[in-house]
Amino acid sequence: MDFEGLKKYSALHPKPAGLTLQYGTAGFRSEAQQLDHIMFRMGMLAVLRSRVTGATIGVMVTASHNPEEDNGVKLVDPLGEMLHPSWEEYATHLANAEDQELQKIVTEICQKAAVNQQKDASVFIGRDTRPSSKELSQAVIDGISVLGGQYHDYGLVTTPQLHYMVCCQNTQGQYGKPTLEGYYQKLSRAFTELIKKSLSSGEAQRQLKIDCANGIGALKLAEMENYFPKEVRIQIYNDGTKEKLNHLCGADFVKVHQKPPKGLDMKPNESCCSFDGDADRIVYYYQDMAGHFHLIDGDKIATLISIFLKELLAKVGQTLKMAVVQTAYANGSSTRYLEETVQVPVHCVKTGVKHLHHKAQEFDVGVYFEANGHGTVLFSKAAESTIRQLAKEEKDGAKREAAVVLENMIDLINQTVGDAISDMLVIEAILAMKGLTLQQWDALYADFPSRLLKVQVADRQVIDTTDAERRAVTPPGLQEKIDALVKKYKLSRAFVRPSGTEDVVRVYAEADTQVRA
Ligand code: G16
Repeated sequence: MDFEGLKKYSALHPKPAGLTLQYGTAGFRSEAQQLDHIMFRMGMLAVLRSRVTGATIGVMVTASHNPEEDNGVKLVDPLGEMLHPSWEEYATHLANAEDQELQKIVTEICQKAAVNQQKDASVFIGRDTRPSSKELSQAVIDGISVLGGQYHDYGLVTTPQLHYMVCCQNTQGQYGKPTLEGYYQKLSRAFTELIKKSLSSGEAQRQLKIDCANGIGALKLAEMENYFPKEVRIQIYNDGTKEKLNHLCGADFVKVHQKPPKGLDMKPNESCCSFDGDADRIVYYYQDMAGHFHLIDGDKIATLISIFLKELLAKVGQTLKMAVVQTAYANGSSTRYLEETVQVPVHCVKTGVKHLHHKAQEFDVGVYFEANGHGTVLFSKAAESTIRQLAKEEKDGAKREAAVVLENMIDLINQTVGDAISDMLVIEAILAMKGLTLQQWDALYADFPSRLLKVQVADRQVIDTTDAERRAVTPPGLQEKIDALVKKYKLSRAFVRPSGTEDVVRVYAEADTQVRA
């Protein structure tokens, strides 16, 4: 290790004395001014991780749904997953080391994680549209360079696009080409194949209004539009040219406030959706003739996809193990509908894509979605190769046709992480193929009335939870009070948990009426 270089570079990215930041739900997140040293150090960490795995690692500069003034960093592991939890501790350690300890901490991590410093290291970098992102990604580059790593800077990309690039690179192109063009071509080819039948029967003129949260999604959708069939008309709103990122718009705003975003004029029964700030989440919605707003969140997206995949698997005659993974925020009505009507097993895990992704990997087909619209589908290697083989060789025409649809779904779904663009195309394809309107999709089941709040407290870390975050173990007495309140109402349930991305406590409640919730 070049200790002199480390000293020189780290002096350019000093850590504010006394500042401690925790690795949260999806990496580090804070006010942008506090993050320069974090970015420098996460560039270094990515190099170490690359040396241990012998693969390219991704670093995405984004704070996703947080306000424009914040920023953050998400680290991407070799197959496009979030950084392995066993490395979160190293990340926190490195992030919070005082400047003079930096060399010692790097050496310690190298020893503990058996990093061979002689090995090559490669890192892919991406960033969102925040004003602070460019400079912060330069700090990442400095961190990579000081430890002798190579990098490729993709510049402005959505988070899921960076995850895709990393996976493509580390599978030697098997997953696709690690370029934006490769991403657009792979998804649009699969999408066009899926909807061509409904388009030729004249049924499907797809129209969709998309709120891009004034973020990166707008730029990337505009680039991708040329690849869509001409029958698919998308209208982009909140493209970032006039208003601030995530301000009164975007998937998180729409989900939390259960109302339409600013800047999108919605006519009755028009299909609309919102992305979040880095385009890894999506929620759908519409307004009915009476002017009522209807939110179709991640739970309903998981339900639509599960129904569709289950039907196809039955058609191909495969007994593949399928399951849905949710979190405590999943509406109780969705869980009940999935288990009782769709008849698919449902599992509940802690908030955070890393937890859902991990659980979903246990199944042949694992559908995971958070209620906030973050999710995807994972196919096991064995399931994927069975499906691809059936699509090629199956003699029975109906079975082969179903296998071809499944094969195209596999290509359309970004299996590395939740992806608003990919999820949107999956949903549009399913709705077109099944001839469903948004209203019919929404009517699959009625959500139990719910309320989600953010509450600011002096120290959110005093709250500790268990049972997939459904029960509070500290502070003493809190859970008993929640239980006493919940007992008073029918079909009710409530929990509190500290956010891992914002300085707030999230409070969720469900009951038989909105007022009681
Ligand atoms: C991130 C995570 C999501 C999580 C969300 C909120 O989303 O990737 O899995 O649901 O934060 O987490 P918390 O409730 O802990 O604040 P994003 O879209 O902001 O990256």
